[in-house]
Amino acid sequence: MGSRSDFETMQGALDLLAQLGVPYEVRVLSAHRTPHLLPSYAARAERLGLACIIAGAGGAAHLPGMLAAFTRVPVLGVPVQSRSLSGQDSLLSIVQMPAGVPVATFAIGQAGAKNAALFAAAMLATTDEAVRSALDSFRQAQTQTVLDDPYFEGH
Ligand code: RP5
Repeated sequence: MGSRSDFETMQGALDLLAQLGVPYEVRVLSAHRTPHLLPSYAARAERLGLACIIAGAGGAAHLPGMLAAFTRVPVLGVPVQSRSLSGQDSLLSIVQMPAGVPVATFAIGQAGAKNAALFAAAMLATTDEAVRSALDSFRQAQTQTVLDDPYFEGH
């Protein structure tokens, strides 16, 4: 993430990865305040064999795009909700990549962070039986929560 201030937004992604048994590391890395560290982190991601990078940033959110420029590790971009423009700035900064350097972009804020984690797990689930099973259980529990709601239309 681009700043410690993004942590609250990204916490949902960390919680879900832990719940699904997906190992992860957490780093704060700023495209603007620590630009010199981007190439070395991109190289580290490849060296470690990371399956993907979930990059959350807000405002002029250049972190996901710059990481994608430095590595072929898939980058999942999460627009953090900014104070001034409610995350519209973050979203447009992340999603409007030029052709040739893709960033998979998610919804603004906590929903985007959670869905980025679920998307990462879904990619891993194509080859990892344990993650596939954890993801199926998550989905079943999510569906059950709706079915158990006394106001649910099916009752
Ligand atoms: C971005 O600037 C960060 O991703 C964060 O969302 C935003 C504000 O950062 P702080 O000023 O709170 O550190 O780079």
